[in-house]
Order: sequence, then structure tokens, then C-alpha cells
Amino acid sequence: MFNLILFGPPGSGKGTQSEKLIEKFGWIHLSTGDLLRKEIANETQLGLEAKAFMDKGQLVPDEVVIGMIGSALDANPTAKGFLFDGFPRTTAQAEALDALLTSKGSEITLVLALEVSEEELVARLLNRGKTSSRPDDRNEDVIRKRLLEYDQKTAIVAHHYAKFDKVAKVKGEGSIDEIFQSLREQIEARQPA
Ligand code: B4P
Repeated sequence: MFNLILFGPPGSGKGTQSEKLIEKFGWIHLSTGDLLRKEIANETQLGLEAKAFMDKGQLVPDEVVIGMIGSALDANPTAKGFLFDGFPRTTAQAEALDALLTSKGSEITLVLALEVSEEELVARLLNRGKTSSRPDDRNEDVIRKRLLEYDQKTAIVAHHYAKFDKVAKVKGEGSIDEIFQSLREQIEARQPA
């Protein structure tokens, strides 16, 4: 089983690259952002609670996203691999993910960390805000709050996996196809095509 974490700040291209990676490698795509937005669209209790955090650019509480990921893993017992997109975002989430995978006799194979400058991130998200229905992309203050949350709570997650020599950095600026090629090379170095 190949379990990949696509890591990086908001706007670094995780969602964009995930679509291409899933098509190429056939893994199950688990995006906590997408799962949360689905809950909001369905107006569930969980969605209403999550929306209050997301609209302010804050992380949703750990227990909510850990529960969602646990259910998604259980729902896909025959998967040949998972691509985790936007998860884990805190050390507590990383430890919970490790425990969930261990209980299934598996583990994280690789963490690919996309690196993009802050000004490029802000520009990309404001640009997406012009066309998407995402309220968290429309306001520069909310975008900067998301980047601050990343620096304060999420960046450290890479250190957790670096201890196990599982992190590779990838330049996240350039064309979408160039970045995909770099990600693919890292994956194939660990799993021959
Ligand atoms: P997410 O849905 O995870 O979204 P994101 O990090 O903001 O964006 P992503 O990184 O996927 O965007 P992409 O680069 O693809 O999170 C939203 C919110 O949900 C969080 O703020 C939080 O509140 C909550 N949440 C989610 N997971 C959570 C968790 N585990 N714990 C707690 N809270 C959680 O795309 C950005 C833009 O860049 C696009 O318009 C794209 O077209 C463009 N782009 C991509 N690649 C490009 C390139 N190479 N060049 C130019 N533009 C590019």
C-alpha cells in the first residue's frame, strides 16, 4: 500500500496536483477541505460547526477531522493507497493518522512538501476567489490568517515525518505539468511504475 501526504501551505497546489496524481496512480483521494465543504453544502451539524472556523481562516478542531478520516479509511478497505490532501495539519492529527494506519498494518510511505512563496500563495488564492464560491478565498485578511495558522500549527508536521526520513521537498512554482513531473519522479523513486 502506498500512502502519500501531499503537504504545503494553502494555495500551494495540493488540490490541483492531487487530481493528477489520483488519475495516474489510482489511489483514493482524501481531502479534508473537500470533505468539510461537502458537509457544509449538505448543511449537516458538523458542516455548520466547521463553517464558523473555515470562514475565519482557522483550523477546524482536530477531533472533527480525525473522525472524518477514520470513517473514510474504514469505507475503503481494499484501497491500494491513499493520497492525504490537507491532512494532517497539526501534530495531533499526524499522531492520530499514524495510529489509524498502524491499526490497519500500514504506514505513511512518503510526504511531498510543496514550497511556494507567500506572495505567490496570496495571489493564487485571491485569483481563485474571483471565480470560486469559497468565502475563505475572497478576503485577503482571511487568507493571511490561513497562512499564519499554517506557520504556527501545520509547518511542524513536516518535522514529525522528517524524523522518519519520509519528507521530500518539491518546488511548487512553475507550470502545473512541471510540478506534477517532479512529484511523479519522487513517487516513482519509491515505487517503480
Ligand atoms: P483546503 O481545502 O485544504 O484548501 P487550501 O489549503 O486552502 O488550498 P489548496 O492547497 O488545496 O489549493 P490549491 O493549492 O489546489 O482547506 C480549506 C480550509 O478547510 C482550511 O483553512 C481549514 O479551515 C479547513 N481544513 C481543511 N483540512 C483541515 C484539517 N485537516 N484540520 C483542520 N482544518 C482543516 O489551489 C490554489 C489555487 O492555486 C487554485 O486556484 C489553483 O488553480 C492555483 N494553482 C495551483 N497550482 C498552480 C501553479 N503551479 N501555478 C499557478 N497557479 C496554481
